[in-house]
Amino acid sequence: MSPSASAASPNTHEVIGACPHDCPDTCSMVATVQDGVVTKVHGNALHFHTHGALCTKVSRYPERTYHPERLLQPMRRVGPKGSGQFEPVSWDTALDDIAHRLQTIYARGPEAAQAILPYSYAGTMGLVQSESIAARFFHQLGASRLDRTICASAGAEALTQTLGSRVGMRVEFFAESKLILIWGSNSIGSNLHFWRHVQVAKRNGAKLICIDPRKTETADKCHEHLALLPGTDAALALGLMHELIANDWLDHDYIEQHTLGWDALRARALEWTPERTAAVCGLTEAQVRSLARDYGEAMQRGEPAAIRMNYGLQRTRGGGNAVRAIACLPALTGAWRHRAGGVLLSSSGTFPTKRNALQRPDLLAGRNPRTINMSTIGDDLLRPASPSFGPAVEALIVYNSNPVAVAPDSSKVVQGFAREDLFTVVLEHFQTDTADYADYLLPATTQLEHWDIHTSYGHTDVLLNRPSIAPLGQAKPNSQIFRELAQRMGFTDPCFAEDDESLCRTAFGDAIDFQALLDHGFCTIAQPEAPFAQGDFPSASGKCEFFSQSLAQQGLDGLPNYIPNWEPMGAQPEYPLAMISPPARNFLNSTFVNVKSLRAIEGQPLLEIGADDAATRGIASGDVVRVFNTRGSYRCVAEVSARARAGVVHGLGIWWRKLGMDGSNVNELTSQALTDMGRAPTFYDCAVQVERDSATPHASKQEALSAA
Ligand SMILES: Nc1nc2c(c(=O)[nH]1)N[C@H]1C(S)=C(S)[C@@H](COP(=O)(O)OP(=O)(O)OC[C@H]3O[C@@H](n4cnc5c(=O)[nH]c(N)nc54)[C@H](O)[C@@H]3O)O[C@H]1N2
Ligand SMILES: Nc1nc2c(c(=O)[nH]1)N[C@H]1C(S)=C(S)[C@@H](COP(=O)(O)OP(=O)(O)OC[C@H]3O[C@@H](n4cnc5c(=O)[nH]c(N)nc54)[C@H](O)[C@@H]3O)O[C@H]1N2
Ligand SMILES: [Mo]
Repeated sequence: MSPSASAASPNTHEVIGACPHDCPDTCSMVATVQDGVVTKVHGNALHFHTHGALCTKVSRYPERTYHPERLLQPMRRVGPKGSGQFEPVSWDTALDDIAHRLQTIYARGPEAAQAILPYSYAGTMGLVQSESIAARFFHQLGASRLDRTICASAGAEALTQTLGSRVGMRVEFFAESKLILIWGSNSIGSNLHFWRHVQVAKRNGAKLICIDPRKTETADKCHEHLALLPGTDAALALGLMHELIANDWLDHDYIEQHTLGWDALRARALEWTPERTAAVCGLTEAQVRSLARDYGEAMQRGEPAAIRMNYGLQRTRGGGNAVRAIACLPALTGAWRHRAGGVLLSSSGTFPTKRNALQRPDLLAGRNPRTINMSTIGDDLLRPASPSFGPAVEALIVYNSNPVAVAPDSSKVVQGFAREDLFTVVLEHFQTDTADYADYLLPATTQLEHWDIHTSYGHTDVLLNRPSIAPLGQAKPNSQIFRELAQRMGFTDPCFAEDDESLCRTAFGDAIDFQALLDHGFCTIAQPEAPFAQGDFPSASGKCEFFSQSLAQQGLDGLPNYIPNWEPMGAQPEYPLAMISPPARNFLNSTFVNVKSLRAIEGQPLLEIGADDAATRGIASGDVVRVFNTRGSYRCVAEVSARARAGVVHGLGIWWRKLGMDGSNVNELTSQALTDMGRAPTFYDCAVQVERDSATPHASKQEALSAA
């Protein structure tokens, strides 16, 4: 739809855009614009997946955009690194100096150019404002490549090694399922638009089972909740298989025709008796047997059983294997035969995105720069030059990410960013924890101010985002900032001049109907209703690969297995508790923490702790506690809560360090150890101890609470 006059006022019109945030829902977002100002945003009622509703946080998008602390002009550091002291400068001054600094490194040749590192993630999921002109720029430079692992790469690799790609059930058909396992997902908090389908299914008699160490608001609404220990999901899935085999709740024909490695998987699963499974998972045998009966018998009755996994379950050492084990289940029972059966973790492999056209890896022209893993940025910024590592990182360009708050083992990350000899540029909307360490801070536009185009990892529609207002202050789109830098670096390839609307077209070429996007704001990728009813998996063998030859060739176990956590609960006497740090509902990772109305709902950084674990430590709700391990220490407010099972605490994420209690956040405690596959972080694999903070007198705790 083009901007159209509404009946309300001749100066009011609506513009259809897309929510840019890192969330499976990717909503169609309509902005109401009055006299050049966005007065509100709402969910597009015409878009099936959005269903007319945005979540609480994104309905505050105008508050975020017009925030008094929005960054609206380029800034240059004046104080010491990390002090957050800046002076305004002109765009010309900032870009000339940045280009000069990069040019100095680039001119030393291709080996030295790797001392430049981009650092970005999904602050916006838009294909244009994430990796389009930026990727072209870093390819042309021959900068180090960034391995973008911080969220989903263990699960993505696991799905690819099992089903062949990041694909699964179509989300809308969960409404017809008769049994839904919500596995490692707090859907109400982080995938709200999926929950609508679950409610329809529930009204039609479906049974809902939540599998999550934390008793989340989603668990509250399910018929059953299995509070397993963090990182034991593969054991539970194997135990489930044991029971499917023991009771012959199998679809032998489906297994025969459409799977690979059944005999080997069968032998592995038979080792996982309910007794062993229950002991490893911290559940009862009855819970394991009952889950298997529900899952096995559903298909025997011809009732579709569906599994919604989310990325929460792959943030431990064995996260990839866990996703693989769970992804095998629907092939055992033949659940894939029905459109309302199967599994969904991500739909992102569905889209015919023309990544090479957007990102132009050909600009490397034969150079093969090293790759740095974003999840170990703490260690990598501190690494000196060496033959195996290459040059030390000398220049860092951060956009769409807040690594000082979100990357694991923050004390290392902070030390790295504090290096006096590191030149850091941050493109941002706000002066985040990361921005405090910038040499130059560049103001970026928000989704209301720029063009973009979006895929989704929870549904299969493409969405177009039209700008609804002109850029605020001197803000520029990321794409434009990199265009202007490219020009100053003397990069003359015409691809650096491609404008944003054209990039939106380039993203899919002829594979989608761009006119439909211009007219409606979204279009659907054609897809079968039950993608694997007849097998046809996008894997090398065309089958669901219980055994993965490709993993075996990497020296890994070809079959899914249970891999214990790096830091299992109770393994270290000094740090006996297992901590997970899932999202706080009103924040989106570290985004929105500085939006006052949303921070007011969350109150203070919180640690949920079970009654027994609190009692043995003399901790009551509202007490300030210190959570600590060998990596660091973090202060927050305790909530003695039935949401926490014995032995497991929840440090809800991800506060800005400077808005927390004493300038740190939960990532002070998390480690840089990686997952079994996908080189991903292990945020939820973290042993800690908790103590009441005796340094804090009771009165000031109360003050702290009432101030919240
Ligand atoms: N409101 C809100 N929504 C979000 C986000 C946010 O920060 N806030 N983040 C977005 C992002 S970046 C992503 S990647 C997606 C998905 O983001 P996720 O972080 O996957 O979000 P959740 O769906 O909350 O899944 C986490 C759930 O997994 C549980 N969990 C932790 N460890 C384990 C385990 O070992 N096993 C099992 N079975 N469960 C475990 C946690 O208790 C939590 O309830 O959500 C997006 N949506
Ligand atoms: N302990 C713990 N740590 C975690 C997690 C956890 O569950 N527990 N979750 C992890 C996960 S799943 C993820 S995905 C990562 C997320 O980590 P990040 O991708 O870094 O996400 P955000 O914290 O939301 O920070 C995104 C930043 O991008 C900025 N931004 C948004 N749009 C634009 C734009 O158009 N231009 C520019 N220049 N900037 C923009 C925002 O202002 C924001 O500061 O965190 C991970 N860290
Ligand atoms: Mo994520």
